[in-house]
Amino acid sequence: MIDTGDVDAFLGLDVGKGEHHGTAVIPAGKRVFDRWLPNSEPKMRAVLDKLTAKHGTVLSSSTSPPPLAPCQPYELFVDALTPSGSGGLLTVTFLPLGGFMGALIEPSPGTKDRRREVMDMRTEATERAELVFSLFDANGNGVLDSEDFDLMTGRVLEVAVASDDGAREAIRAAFRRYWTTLATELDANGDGVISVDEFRPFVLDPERFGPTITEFAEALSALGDPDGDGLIERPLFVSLMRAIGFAEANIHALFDAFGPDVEDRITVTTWARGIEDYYAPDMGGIPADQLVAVRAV
Ligand SMILES: [Ca+2]
Ligand SMILES: [Ca+2]
Ligand SMILES: [Ca+2]
Repeated sequence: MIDTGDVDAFLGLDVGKGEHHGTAVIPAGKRVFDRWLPNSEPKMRAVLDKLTAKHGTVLSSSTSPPPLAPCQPYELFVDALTPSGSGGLLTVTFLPLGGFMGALIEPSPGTKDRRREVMDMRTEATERAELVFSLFDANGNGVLDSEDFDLMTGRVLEVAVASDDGAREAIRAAFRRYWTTLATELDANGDGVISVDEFRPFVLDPERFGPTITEFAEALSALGDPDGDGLIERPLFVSLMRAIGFAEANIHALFDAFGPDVEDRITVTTWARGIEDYYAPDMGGIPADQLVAVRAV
């Protein structure tokens, strides 16, 4: 048994093949971290740095100790957790499943259900990510590149004829930032284009990419409301979403899921929030899933 009196936060890691889930609690029992971690060393180090900066000594345990299931990210984490790593502030002890740390990773039945729910939601988010990736690959070469964003900007502007110059420039800027963010933050192999695997973190990490997505959501939804009354009529919504490449039946299903008023309009805010939710890793059963659902046309 170890003395946990000096531990300021407990971090449980559920290590998977591609992605990992981390949950941290402080001794008072409060959950201070509960997120999916992308398979990226800098990102995982950043998480540790954040937890230590905020809470002090972190005790970590994982579902798969190296001898049982060696895996690169896990070893990176071990390295980051050892005193010679990240600042030397951390204590690391790996405990077998069971006991307090085990409870953190494979929690009580109620929490387990919640975990399963999160897993399901994640599948939906992954599907949304893959769909938007395929649509944004406007030139169809299998990767995202700057030409895709030029093509997409052109298509959207073509149907946003009633919008004023400000709104048109805003969507141009938003698409530009979208691409710049992908190119500077996610081009892991540095080949100047973004593969589907490189793209996934864009949806997995709202903290890092949220502001880019919010700018895009606001600029796109504003194009739906050229007269500025805060309401979007169905036909323009359909035109804009078709310009991005979504299928018409799915677009109508999405509009219906947004709950249009008696005059068949939705608010700009509803659409903007819907776009942001589309990129949320932990959301499922939301209107945005209508875009992924296979439907008979
Ligand atoms: Ca492309
Ligand atoms: Ca790349
Ligand atoms: Ca309007």
